[in-house]
Amino acid sequence: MKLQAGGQDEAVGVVALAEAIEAALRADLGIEPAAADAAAWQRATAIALRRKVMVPWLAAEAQALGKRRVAYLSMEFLVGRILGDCALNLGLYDTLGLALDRLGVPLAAVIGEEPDPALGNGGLGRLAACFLDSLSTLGVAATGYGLRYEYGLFRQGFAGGQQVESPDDWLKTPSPWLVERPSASYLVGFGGHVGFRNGAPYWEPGEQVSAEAHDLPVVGYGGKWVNPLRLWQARAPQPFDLPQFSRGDHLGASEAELNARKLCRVLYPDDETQAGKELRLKQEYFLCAAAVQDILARHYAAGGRLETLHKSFAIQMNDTHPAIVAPELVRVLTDGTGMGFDQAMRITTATLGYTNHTLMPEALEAWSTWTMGTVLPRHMQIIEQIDSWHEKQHPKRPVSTKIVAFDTVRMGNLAFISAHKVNGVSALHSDLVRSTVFADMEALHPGRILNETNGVTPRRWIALANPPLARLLTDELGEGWQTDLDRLSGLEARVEDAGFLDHLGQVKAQAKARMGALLAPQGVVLNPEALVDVQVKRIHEYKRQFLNLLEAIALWQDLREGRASGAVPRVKIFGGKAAPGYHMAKSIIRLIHDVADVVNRDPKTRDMLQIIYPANYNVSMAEVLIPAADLSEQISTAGTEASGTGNMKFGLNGALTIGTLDGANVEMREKVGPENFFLFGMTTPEARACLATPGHARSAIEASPRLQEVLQLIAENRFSPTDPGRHSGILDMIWNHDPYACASDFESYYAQQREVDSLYAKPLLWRKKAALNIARLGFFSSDRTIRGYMEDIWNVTPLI
Ligand code: 26Q
Repeated sequence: MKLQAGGQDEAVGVVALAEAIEAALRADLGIEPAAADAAAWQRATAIALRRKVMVPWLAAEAQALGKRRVAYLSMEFLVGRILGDCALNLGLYDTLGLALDRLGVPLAAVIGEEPDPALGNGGLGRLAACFLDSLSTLGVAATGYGLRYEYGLFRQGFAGGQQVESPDDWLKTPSPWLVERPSASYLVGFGGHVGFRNGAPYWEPGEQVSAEAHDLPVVGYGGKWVNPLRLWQARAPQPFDLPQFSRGDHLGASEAELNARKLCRVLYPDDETQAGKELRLKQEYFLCAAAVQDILARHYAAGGRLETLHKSFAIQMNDTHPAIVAPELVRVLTDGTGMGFDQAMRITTATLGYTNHTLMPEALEAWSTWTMGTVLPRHMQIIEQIDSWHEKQHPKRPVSTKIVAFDTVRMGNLAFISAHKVNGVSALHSDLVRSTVFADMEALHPGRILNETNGVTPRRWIALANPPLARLLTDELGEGWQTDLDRLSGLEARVEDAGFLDHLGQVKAQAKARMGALLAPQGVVLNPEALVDVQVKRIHEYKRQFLNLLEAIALWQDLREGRASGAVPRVKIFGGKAAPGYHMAKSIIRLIHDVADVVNRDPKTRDMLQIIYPANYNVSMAEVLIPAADLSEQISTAGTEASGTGNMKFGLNGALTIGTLDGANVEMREKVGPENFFLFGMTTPEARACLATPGHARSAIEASPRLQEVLQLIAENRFSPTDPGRHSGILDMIWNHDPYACASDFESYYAQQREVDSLYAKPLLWRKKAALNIARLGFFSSDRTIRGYMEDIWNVTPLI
């Protein structure tokens, strides 16, 4: 059974690829096949595939010269492992498997050797990676700009049920996929002061760092187009002070280099909270300043002039993290060029777009004017100038729309004012952006805010992650669904066909077996009959892993008391990391482990309920867990999750969703039909009203004997018998604060979970609904999202 149609002469292709891999092993790595381990084969395979990427890459570069281009600026790109994805997109996945067979190495082992580059925290970073995949598949000239973090997001381990973090040394052996570009190297300044030259301000940085480009190729499906993900590495302009070294000051001689390297040492592991650190601002500026120089170099190479920058580039800011690009653009357009400020603002706003990913006040970036003025003195001046320029146009503007207020620079307002289009990431979120955070901006700039509902790439999230499903889709629909996901609607006609539904059941069973193999080393034995219930995402109070756990405890109690007549065997899987400084999130992780310990050891309930929390959830683990899920948990408090993208991946892999009317769940439910979605909980206005009511949690708990019983078990230390009071912080939270209304949504969630049980007891009906989910979710391809950005924001067209 094949994942892709073979080439014209497949056997020749297999032999040639095997020879190319063996040649790379010997000639590039200096290793004899007999001495090669899986890691060596992985590197040799990557080198052989990379050679094949270079051909379309160079062709795409040549074709894109002088054409309008997208620059996608993001502090995060969660690309996932590259080897398998690259082979798939080149149309060589099956050929590669056969070639490695010939060499006596299993493809899976080779794929598993590649470190998963964790250059992002979660949804925002993974979205950026899906977007790059779609841009290349559609044949749009684009560059992703990011940072080459030496250490990605920390690795998560568990000790005594608590999260422990360790560094993610993904570059320990250099990645064959990172192509150094010594010709793309720029100086980036920091600090210093602003002087005057010919009566005009001029920035004299106090420190300079060199930005050096490393490109990851992003291959489009079919191998017809390749774009670069350009990651900047910081180096000292002079790595070494030789005279100083010779004088015996060995450490001092490399101080500049150590200082520069600090910049890209590590990814900030906070999402949704604002770590107001100077180093973070420096990282953000480093990315933007290098990208702007690179963009200008391209623009000039194609014969462009400063005045026409907006004609050749669309620059997208992935949240406010790269918003400092706005004053940077104004600076390079005006300082020492003779261009006036107003013209510079016209070009800047015509070039920039801003995507908002959050409504949470604690996640909105703000820097003190002191920090901004110290790290980037010229930019601080320009920010004030942008603010006055805006005020001049809107003399009666409300305080909320100011960029600089109360000695802070609000990056959201800076991004909004500097962009011609601002977008939210789901219909509900965009409405809330319009009516809440940016309501006053919307009044001043009607029409600037639009919606571009998120999507995910079907290449990685179906074809690569779920080969049995991909084969079934190709059998049913023919090739082509990979780049035209609306074709999934062709499955509608098949949902009454018992043979098809049976096949879909086998696909799910195979995915569960793959998940079983992943979890087996931890001693987990899965019941293949059990409903697989999965919640994987960053651990955050608003995402309400705690609510899921409360329901698990309630179910356990029902099972023990013989009250769970309709229950089906269930395995609840949690996955995700907590920001290292986020105490409540870490407490929740610990409670999940404590509950799992007790529940999994209970002989009375063991066959009916298991709770599993594998460590270090990342893209590679998602590729295994998501296809195996029967039930997708998308249970955030309404009005808090901007979109979610995991929800889409699960649905496309045939999971049913239990979820609130939040983020893109709303649109998913509309597409699949309310009868094929387990809805529960308050709406956004209801949740807001509830949270504004003093004592809302207490009254909800008092009205729910079941929830009282669950909280009582925690309070009685049933899950922490050797450490009484361990979970008192969580209990205090739920009784007295409950900022995300777990208590008020509990009964409705519990009731809907019982509906899940009763449907799962009717396998044919369940499968039919799962099939309908797949058939009706084609809209959530990131290809559709990117087409939206192209038309509404970027004004670009494909080149293939
Ligand atoms: C900010 C300042 C300092 C340090 C870190 C940060 C920071 C880092 C990452 C702030 C936010 C993030 C990440 C946000 C994020 O992942 N948002 C998610 O974006 C997805 C794609 O649009 C949505 O689907 C999710 O709903 C949203 O939570």
